[in-house]
Amino acid sequence: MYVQEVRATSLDGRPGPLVIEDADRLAAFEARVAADEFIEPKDWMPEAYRKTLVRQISQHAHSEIVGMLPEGNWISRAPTLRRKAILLAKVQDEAGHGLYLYCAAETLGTSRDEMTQALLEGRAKYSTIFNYPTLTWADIAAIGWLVDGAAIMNQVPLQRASYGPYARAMVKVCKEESFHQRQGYEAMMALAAGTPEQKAMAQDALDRWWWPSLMMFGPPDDQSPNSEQSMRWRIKRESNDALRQKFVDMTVPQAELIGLSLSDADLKWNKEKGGYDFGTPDWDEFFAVVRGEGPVARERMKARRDAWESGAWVRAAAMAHADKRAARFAA
Ligand code: FAQ
Repeated sequence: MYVQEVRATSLDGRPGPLVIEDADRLAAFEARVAADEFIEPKDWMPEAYRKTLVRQISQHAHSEIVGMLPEGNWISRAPTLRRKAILLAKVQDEAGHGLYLYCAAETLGTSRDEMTQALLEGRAKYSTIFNYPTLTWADIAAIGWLVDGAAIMNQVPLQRASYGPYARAMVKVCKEESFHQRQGYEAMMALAAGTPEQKAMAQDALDRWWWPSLMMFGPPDDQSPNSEQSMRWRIKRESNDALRQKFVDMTVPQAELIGLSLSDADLKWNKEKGGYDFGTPDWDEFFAVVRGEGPVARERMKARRDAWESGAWVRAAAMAHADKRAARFAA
């Protein structure tokens, strides 16, 4: 039998042990991926593919759940009943996204408890963007417009990711993200067309959220250790830089339309490229935030730990109920 060594990445992103894979099965798997077939939970897959998916999907799930915090903070302070109802629905959608994603990751054989523990112990990542504070109502508008806008740009190609449960979860998520992006842009448009103070608040929020939004797409391609393998396995369909470029090209005219400017002196239309040239995000800041040094990283993790601890009685009650039902069926 021919064998091949493959290095799996562990849940927390560190290189895992070398795994010996059967070369024939590996070749058959790679051919299925190359033919754009979906890989399903009971299909054979290399251990490194499984681990990469658990890493990415669980980080994505954690981002949705932690991502409820910056906006949840403003539900009680939304300026009108209409805005409050919209924000409430949006934050609930993000909880739903987290749950579909945990379910998709569980089909790969890792329990939700394991994934949650990895987050709470600081071994698993979540998106850098949720480590920035929401200082004014305009930040909520900016998150919808830019953060959900960047999330859609990244997630539309994931609807064609090679792992079936992940790809299918993304279809529903993208529909909802589209509503999130529109409500954010509409809220920003209202502020930009409001009083001088409201317009200034909108501009300030845009200035603070622009660069962190560009960082959401991940490090530049030449510093992205996972991209090559993930693109080959068609988990990622487009590179970090390609998606970042598309996001800039989509967003610049939207900002112009509502009379706001982007805080980038290097931003310029490039006719040959058919896209905008733009400045370089502060990658030192990005890597610091990835390491857990973001402005409100401690508060975010404390909120998650407190929620886990204060929810212990709910988990215990659910388990007791499930045990009772199982005992009744067994009797
Ligand atoms: N933040 O080699 P790559 C949302 C890490 S959902 C933190 O390029 P990869 C909805 C990366 O994990 C937002 N860490 O990695 C919403 C890796 O570390 P590892 C979340 C980051 O996986 C809106 C290392 O750097 N979306 O916003 C970030 O190939 C509003 C090297 O990077 C997803 O998760 C980052 N920004 O590409 C909710 C989408 N970027 O794991 C509430 C799915 C990179 O080796 C309110 N994920 N890192 O230790 C992906 O598409 C990919 O995982 C990337 C990163 C593109 C994020």
